[in-house]
Amino acid sequence: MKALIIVDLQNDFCPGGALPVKEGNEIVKTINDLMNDFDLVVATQDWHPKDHLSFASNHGKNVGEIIQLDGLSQILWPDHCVQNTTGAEFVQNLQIDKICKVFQKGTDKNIDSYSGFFDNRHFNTTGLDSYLKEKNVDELFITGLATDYCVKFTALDAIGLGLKANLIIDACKGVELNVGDIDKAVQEMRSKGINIISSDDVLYKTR
Ligand code: VGL
Ligand code: ZN
Repeated sequence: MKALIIVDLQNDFCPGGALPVKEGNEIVKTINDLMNDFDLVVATQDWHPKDHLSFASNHGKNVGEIIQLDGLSQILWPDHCVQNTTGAEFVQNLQIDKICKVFQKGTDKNIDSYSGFFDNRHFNTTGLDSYLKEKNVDELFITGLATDYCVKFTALDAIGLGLKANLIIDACKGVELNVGDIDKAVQEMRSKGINIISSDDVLYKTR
């Protein structure tokens, strides 16, 4: 069974949002098209409490600074995807009625969660792993934001769980805090066994 996953396609990660990904909104149409080709579609939603410790504002520090959070290296972000705010909502044109289940992450203020599966310490699960197992999913097609953070860590965890993982590269956009971050992330994913494909490979296969 194949499944499509949409990672963090939320207002705050799109132009005009709190942590905008360049052209983040431009992948929505491709993802809407892709959803029609899958029987199972899931999504992740970055869903932070206001006092989340990945927010620079909660430390009186600058965005982009790196701190140690309980022994883990943590980049400090602007306040983003705060629970029950417009910024945390899925982008308006996304066809959310096609999404079978949403997995929220980053809900524990003490730890960040880039992957849609586990927190950054691999301690708590969002439930995505057991859900996919229950549905007999053995192959995941990954889309969304941001290529160099949440998309990458979701893909790496998928491989770690023994799933076949495909990154639909034109259905993702990255933050690129440093020039070259997106390329580096894609290379890392490829080297760890993730298939890098394009939406055409999926959309036109059955036509
Ligand atoms: C993300 C930074 C902080 C992402 C989430 O969705 O890639 N990046 N929180
Ligand atoms: Zn976040």
